[in-house]
Amino acid sequence: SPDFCWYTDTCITQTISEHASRDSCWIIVHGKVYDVTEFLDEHPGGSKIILKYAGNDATEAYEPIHPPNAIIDNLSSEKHLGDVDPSTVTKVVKVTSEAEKKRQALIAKRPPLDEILNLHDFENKAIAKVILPDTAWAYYSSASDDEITIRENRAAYQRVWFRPRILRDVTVVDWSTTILGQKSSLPVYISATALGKLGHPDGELNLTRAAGKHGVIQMVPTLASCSFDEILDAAQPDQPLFLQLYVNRDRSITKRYVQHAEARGVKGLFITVDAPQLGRREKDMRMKFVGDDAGAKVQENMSGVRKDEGVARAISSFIDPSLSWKDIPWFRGITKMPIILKGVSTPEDAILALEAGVQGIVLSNHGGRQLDTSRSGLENLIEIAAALKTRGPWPNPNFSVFVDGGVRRASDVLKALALGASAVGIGRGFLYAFCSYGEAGVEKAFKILGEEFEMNLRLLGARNLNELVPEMVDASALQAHVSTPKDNLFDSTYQPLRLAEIKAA
Ligand code: 173
Repeated sequence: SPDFCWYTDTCITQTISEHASRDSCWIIVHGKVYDVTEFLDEHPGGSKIILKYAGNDATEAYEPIHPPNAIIDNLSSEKHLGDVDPSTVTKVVKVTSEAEKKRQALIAKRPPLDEILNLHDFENKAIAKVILPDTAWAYYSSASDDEITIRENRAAYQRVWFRPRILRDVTVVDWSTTILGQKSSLPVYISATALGKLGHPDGELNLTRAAGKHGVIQMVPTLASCSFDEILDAAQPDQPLFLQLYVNRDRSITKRYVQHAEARGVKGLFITVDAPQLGRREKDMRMKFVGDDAGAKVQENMSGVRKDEGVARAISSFIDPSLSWKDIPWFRGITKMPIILKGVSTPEDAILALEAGVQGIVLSNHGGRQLDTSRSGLENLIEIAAALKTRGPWPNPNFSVFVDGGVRRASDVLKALALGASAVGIGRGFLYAFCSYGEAGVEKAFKILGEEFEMNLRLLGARNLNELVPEMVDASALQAHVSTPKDNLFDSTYQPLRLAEIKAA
């Protein structure tokens, strides 16, 4: 095992690798040594994963899952043992696994960006799907249960057909808009996706930087790999950002977080309301199972080890399942930001949201990752628009209705807008763009969408987004869940669920 040495103010030198057990467990993160012995059982992700790195450098495993300060903030200062003295560190020769070597070779062979023609390309089986580490692909691509809803999210768009208008002088077309009062070059915002560093070392900053250059709005996730302030610091001075919020059981933490976001200029608070418990995502769960088995030697007889959790569930225990309509006035009291409820599916709840005085809703099923066989946001938009129309102007300038889930094309976005959506969120599409090509990939995704908007608006006979009207789409088949066209690009990217496997002896 590695022979890291460390020193403290009192100049006691010890060998970290001697503290590699449950009785005395030290780890190194970002060049500092921590005594996590007593923290083992409090770790939201379980003790097992820490014990795997006991007496060793855990930075690589720590980074994608935790914001940089998590360990500093959660361990009392006497457990911060000191810096690793770089001069005394015996360099550990990192063994690159065969799988990792193969992955690196594939990364080197990625197609040049100009061969990427659409958002599916970023994730297809030659790119994100193969160059991402297996754990990252499993976490990002997974959806709940039988993954019916994630596929329905795509299929719904293909049950809506266009009714284009002609001869309208479409020389100049404009697809820019405002979202919650903020200028946006696209009628699309970057929806929150967690754990960006699983897929790229710069994580969410890829999105922030590209969005800043191109006037697109990013929704910053509560569970980003980068810290909130790192993301805000990477933004341009006037770059609008939204915040996605998971509400903590400890409301003082949530209050501090929300007020800090507002103080830093965040322009909208999207409270996730569809995840009182995280869905069971079997691709993610299976990956954890396999991964843990591979490194299970130290932990064999550990109690309290849960083998059935994927990475998301392991870190989601802080989310408050008691969140209710009664909490909305409290949120209204702690912030002046527009409040949007993310994860609304029915007209009943849309009306309750309107009556609660929030500024909008996102018709979302969480990318198919929560309640499986729930309907698509696009389909729900029909009923919800009809209900909201009975309660005021439609579209309502004071109550935005966003849609997300399954969006890969500008034509998808235009369908939702024609049916009354204010703007549309794309999560995985941009996530896969940065996982495979970093910031440049995200810029490319914006460019592709822009080109698609330009062409589709011309062909539809709409010169700007105000000219998109419900009459431009035929949504009569949307609520009849039958006979949709094959979607080859998506289908060939889509990875079928795996069954349990008998392990070799
Ligand atoms: O969909 C998710 O994976 C998600 O929202 C989440 C929730 C908690 C922890 C990590 C991710």
